[in-house]
Amino acid sequence: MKKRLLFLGPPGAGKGTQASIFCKNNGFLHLSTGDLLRQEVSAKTPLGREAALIMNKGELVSDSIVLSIVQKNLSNQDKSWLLDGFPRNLSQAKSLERLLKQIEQPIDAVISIEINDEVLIKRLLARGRDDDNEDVIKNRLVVYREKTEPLIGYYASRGLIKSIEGDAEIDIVANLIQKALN
Ligand code: B4P
Repeated sequence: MKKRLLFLGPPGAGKGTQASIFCKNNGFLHLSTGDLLRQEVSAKTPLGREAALIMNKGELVSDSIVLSIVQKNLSNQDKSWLLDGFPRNLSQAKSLERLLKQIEQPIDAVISIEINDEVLIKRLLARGRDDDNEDVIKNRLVVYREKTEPLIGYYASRGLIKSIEGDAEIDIVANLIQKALN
């Protein structure tokens, strides 16, 4: 079984849903930058207030904020872990690479959940979070294609990518992921 994993995919692909299932079934630590940011937002911390303004426009929160959250959670971590929703751009990927080198915890595999925009928009409108209205969703998809999607090539060139079809029932996708990582 792989020990250190990343889950990539467009907004609404099911990264959070699948990461929770995988971590529960395999005893991994689940680190979702989206969830950690939303905790800061609900606790109304200065960082949370700053992040809320950006998240509600569908933009990416600054690298320095996200990195400090990830670093805090990964340092001194001896459990297997899964990062969900991070990295989101090339500069975050490079910072993560440096951090993991320092703590001697290289990535074992990257799951890329693939799915078309029509299905994503339908799912996110049904979810109805604060950042799930049609204009914001469309912007998140533009930001994803421009900034996050290039990471698939970045990790493919390192031989780490495992592509998963995300347009299927939740337990079917979960099985595909489990098989890809066994
Ligand atoms: P995230 O919290 O990462 O959320 P997401 O991309 O919108 O959704 P996810 O793919 O996890 O989908 P989910 O399982 O919920 O990001 C939110 C925001 O946080 C970003 O826009 C950004 O502003 C900020 N952020 C986060 N990380 C950042 C970073 N590293 N750098 C900068 N900013 C960052 O599934 C979606 C819906 O579909 C759910 O309702 C679910 O129930 C449903 N669903 C899931 N799988 C399904 C299936 N197989 N069939 C039918 N429905 C399904």
